[in-house]
Amino acid sequence: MTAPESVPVFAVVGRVNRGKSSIIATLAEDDSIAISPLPGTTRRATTYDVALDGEVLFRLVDTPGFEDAARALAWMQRSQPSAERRPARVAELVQTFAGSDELVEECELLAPVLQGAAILYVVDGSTPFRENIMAEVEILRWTGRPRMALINRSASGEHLGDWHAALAPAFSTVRNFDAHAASFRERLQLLALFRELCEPWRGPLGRAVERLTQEQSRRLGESALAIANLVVDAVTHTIELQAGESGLDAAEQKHVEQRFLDDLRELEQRSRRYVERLYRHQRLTTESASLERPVFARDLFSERVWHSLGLSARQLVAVYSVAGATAGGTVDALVGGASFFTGTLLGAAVGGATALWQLGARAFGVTAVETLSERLRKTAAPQRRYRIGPHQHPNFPFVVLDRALLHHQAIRYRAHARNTSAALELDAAPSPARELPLGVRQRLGKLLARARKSPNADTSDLRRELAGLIESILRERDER
Ligand SMILES: Nc1nc2c(ncn2[C@@H]2O[C@H](COP(=O)(O)OP(=O)(O)OP(=O)(O)O)[C@@H](O)[C@H]2O)c(=O)[nH]1
Ligand SMILES: [Mg+2]
Repeated sequence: MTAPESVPVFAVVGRVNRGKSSIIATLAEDDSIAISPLPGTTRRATTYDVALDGEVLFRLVDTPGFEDAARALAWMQRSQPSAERRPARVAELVQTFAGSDELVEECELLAPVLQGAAILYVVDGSTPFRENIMAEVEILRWTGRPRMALINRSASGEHLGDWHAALAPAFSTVRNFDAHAASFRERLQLLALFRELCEPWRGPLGRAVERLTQEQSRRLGESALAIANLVVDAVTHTIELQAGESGLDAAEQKHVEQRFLDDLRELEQRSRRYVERLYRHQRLTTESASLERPVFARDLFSERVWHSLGLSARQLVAVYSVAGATAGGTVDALVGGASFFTGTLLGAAVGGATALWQLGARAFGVTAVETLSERLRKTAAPQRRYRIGPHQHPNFPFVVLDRALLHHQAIRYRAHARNTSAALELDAAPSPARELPLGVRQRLGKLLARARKSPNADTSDLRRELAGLIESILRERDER
């Protein structure tokens, strides 16, 4: 094979509606591929490049399903070709019927195979094996191309024995591979098997495994940085505004408080979108698909979320008192000067989750501020300046962190074939922060305390340090 053709190409074939497009979506990390319960969704053979930084690692060809394999096989058998003439006979079939209105799907799906693609034959393992697929299997055998069978939807396991027994004689490998559930590791294992399928592709596919592994690791690092930035941005966020001499009335005050909380929600949304894009989940982020996003069913500031995520009251006391002792300050200073926390945090520890949640209402508010320059100028401007925030609840950063960790997990392990499924209730998962070792929680507490103490300082070192810590948390979770 010449150099440009050395890119491995796999044609994904099988009967209609068996999950061919789904398998391609997951392997190519492309959630824009049309997948539907309606048979005959894919009408034309379509090539998808699996590429990183412009380098094509391998190609996958989606194809329409076999419609009349029995007839195509009968036509080919008419000339009773010898074994070595069989691939040429398949080519004759395509030459004869291409462009006609007969055996349309068969011609379309066989063309890429005749051009040199290896074959991935997809069956649906959730249905019983039926003898009538054997015409398809026989046609694929006649092509003489390297071939592997993938049993999709194999989870129930009920019919797997029959499928494996029937396919083993015609395929060098028969694997269970669930388009909706396949993890990154399973995808890599499949690529490693592809290497065995075709000797000339060993090199390129080995490289593909290596590049994809690096990429997956890079995504984790980038996600850690995004999450660190989100947490620091969230705990330091403020709004400043001016009002007339009479100040803000109750309605204005309520409005600006609402705006403050909306800003924090928006920070979280933006960070999530960034992580989703890193993992090539594009569809989840479009407006039209908003109902299908794997969103937290519950709002960032809902009581349910604050009960199930973030640290427990006792853990908070432990984290902040140690952070305070070692930083040479008091708990009060560390939570950003909100004096009511000094005693109430301890009270909350005794009172439990609800007491802790109730602190939330007092965790931020509107304060009048006067900038130094204004004071110096002593202008008589009939204006007053106000600042809202930052949010000072000691659990706020841990709730934000927890939600970001759970969201990252859902995205990192989500198969791209699942581009139309319902929302996940991520907040029903146990809090990752509560499971962290005490030492890690305390290091987090110290970094967060530093961010809160001087919100206007250059936080780049702090962000890097926090990202490093979050990255180690993500890697540890990834190992499991
Ligand atoms: N639960 C589950 N459903 C799956 C899985 N793979 C595919 N499906 C569903 O099966 C249906 C058919 O999937 P497609 O990927 O469109 O199948 P196809 O073989 O490309 O179909 P055609 O293009 O019509 O030949 C869709 O509703 C998928 O969501 C799987 O692993 N698990
Ligand atoms: Mg399809």
